[in-house]
Amino acid sequence: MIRDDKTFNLLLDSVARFTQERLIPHEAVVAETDAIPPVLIDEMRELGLFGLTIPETYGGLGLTMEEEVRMMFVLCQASPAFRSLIGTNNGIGSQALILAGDEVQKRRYLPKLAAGELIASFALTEPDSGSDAASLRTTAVRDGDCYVLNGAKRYITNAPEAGLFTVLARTDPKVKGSEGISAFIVEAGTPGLSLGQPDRKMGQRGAHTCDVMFDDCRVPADNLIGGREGEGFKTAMKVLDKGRLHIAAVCVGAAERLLAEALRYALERRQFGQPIAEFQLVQAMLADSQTEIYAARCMILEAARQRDRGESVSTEASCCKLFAAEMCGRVADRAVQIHGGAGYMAASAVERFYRDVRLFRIYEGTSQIQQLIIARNMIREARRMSS
Ligand code: COS
Repeated sequence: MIRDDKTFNLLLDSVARFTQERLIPHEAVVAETDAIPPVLIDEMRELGLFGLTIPETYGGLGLTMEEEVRMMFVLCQASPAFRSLIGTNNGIGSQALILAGDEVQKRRYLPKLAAGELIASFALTEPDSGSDAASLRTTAVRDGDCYVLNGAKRYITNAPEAGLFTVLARTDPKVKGSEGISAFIVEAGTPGLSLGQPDRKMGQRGAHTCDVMFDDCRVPADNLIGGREGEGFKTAMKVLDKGRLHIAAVCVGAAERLLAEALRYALERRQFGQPIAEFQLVQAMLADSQTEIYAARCMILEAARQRDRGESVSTEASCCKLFAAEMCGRVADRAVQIHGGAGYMAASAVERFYRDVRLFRIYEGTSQIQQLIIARNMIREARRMSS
C-alpha cells in the first residue's frame, strides 16, 4: 500500500542515487577496512535511513511494508554491509518495541533509533539455541524493581555498535518452552553486560556481529517490553515474520546487482571472436537469473501488500525468504560462472557478493526453518478445515 506515490518516489530516487554514487564506490574500502566510513554513516542518517520503518509519531518515516521492500530492492544493490547497519533499527532491533512496547518505552527509545543516534540489536540466538529458539537459556529473575539477567547471546548483528539490545530471556525457568520467555530492553553500558570480540566471518565485512554476555546484569523492571512476562517468544516470532520479508527484499536487491555485473561482463568479454553474451549457454544463465529475480520481486510485493492490509503473513514471509535467499545464491553462483576466472579473483565485486549473500540462506531463520514453518502452517490449516 503506497501512501503517497509522489513523495515516496522522490525518496526512492534519492536513495537510488545515494546507492549508486556514494555506497557502491565505497564498497571496496569497506571490505578492506571492515568499516563503513563515518562520513557515509552521517549521510545515511541525513537521508533518514535509520528510521525508514519507525512510525512518524516517533520521528521515523513510517514506510509501509510495500514501501520498505521497494526501498530494499534499491538500497541492496550495494554491499549488504550498508543495509546491515541500518537494518536492525528498521527491523529486528526496533520491531519488538513497535509491536509490543508501551508508550513510555516507545517515546524513550524510538526517536533516537529513527535518528540513528542509537543502534539497536536483537539478542535471541545463543550458543546452544539457534533454530530451536524456544530452548534459549538466558534467565531474567525478578528482584525488587529489577530483573537480573544471566546468560550469553551469539552472532548478534550490530552488537559492537549497539546502544540498545532487545533481549529474549526466560522469566519462568520452570517452563521449558516458549511460554516462559519475555523480551527486555537493555541499554549498552548497563553493568554486567559485556561484549565478545567481533566475529571473523566468511563475508559481509563492514557488518559486525559478536557475543553478548549477561552476568548479574540488573535491568529496570520498566524495561520488560509491554510490561507482561511470557509474551516474548510470540513477539520475537512476529518480529521475524516482518524481518523475513525484509531480508527477502534484500536478496532481490543483491541478486539484481549480481545480474547487472554479469550482464555487463558478458557484453564486454569477448571469446571466439564475439562477446560471450552471444553464446546461448551464457544467455541461459542470464535468462534464468532474470526470471527468478522477477518471481521473487512479485511474491515479495504481494506478501508486503498483504501485511499492509493487516493480514497474517507468517507463511508468505517464509515462502519469500526461502525462495529469495535460495534464488540469490543461484544468481551469485551464475554471476561468478559468467565471469569465469575473473569472478574468482578477490578484486571482483561478484567474488565479494558471492561470499556476502551466503548468509541470506542462514540468518533470520535458515532455509530449512522456512520450509518447516511453511509446511507446519499448511498442515495446521488443513486440520482446521477438516475438523
Ligand atoms: N506469530 C505469532 N505467534 C507465533 C508465530 C508467529 N509467526 N510463530 C509461532 N507463534 C506462537 C505459536 O502460536 C505458539 O503459541 P501457542 O502455544 O499459544 O499456540 C508459540 O508461538 C510457540 O510456537 P511454536 O510451537 O511454533 O514454537 P516452536 O518452538 O515449535 O518453533 C520455530 C518455532 C522453529 C518456527 C522458531 O523457533 C523459529 O523461528 N526458529 C528460527 C529462529 C530464527 O529465525 N533465528 C534467527 C536468528 S534471530 S535474527
